[in-house]
Amino acid sequence: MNQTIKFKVRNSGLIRLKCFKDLPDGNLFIAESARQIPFDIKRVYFINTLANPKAIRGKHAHRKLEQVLICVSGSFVLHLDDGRHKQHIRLNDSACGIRVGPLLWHTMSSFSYDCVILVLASEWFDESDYIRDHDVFLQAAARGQRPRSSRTAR
Ligand code: T46
Repeated sequence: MNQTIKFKVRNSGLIRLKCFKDLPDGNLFIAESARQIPFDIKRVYFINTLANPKAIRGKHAHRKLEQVLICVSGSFVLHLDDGRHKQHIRLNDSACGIRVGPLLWHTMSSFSYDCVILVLASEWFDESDYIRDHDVFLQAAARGQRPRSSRTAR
């Protein structure tokens, strides 16, 4: 992963984990709330066994949820869309994660056979936080991106 990614989408960014390099006896990576991770972690989950190379996951945005996605093994491509800008990032470095904040449509694809995605999340699972319709997402993103002055216009 390019550690100098220029983020065009909002509510995202590169997260560098703390690392103790101990090769050839392994590397130790650390993610702590309020240190490397910009929120309190309430939930951890991971995705593995991505045996279908054509698999596509995600295709939704969250209203409030904050997450950090870490590709701890293999690689995949993360597509981000904030309703105005889009970009895709290839994740293949377990030393870094990508912040996926609220109102960011995200899709994952092009998984390597050995891909494992570790996700740190700011909230417990809540289906009502999902926006799974892209048109509804675009409306919500447009409201979220409106300048403060026009939000209060009568
Ligand atoms: C993201 C990627 C990496 C739960 O019951 N609890 C959970 O914590 C989660 C994450 C999912 N589920 C249920 C809800 C669905 O019925 O598992 C099913 C599949 O979940 P989802 O559609 O969220 O799966 P992905 O892989 O498309 O997306 C998830 C995250 O939602 C997403 O934000 O970044 O993993």
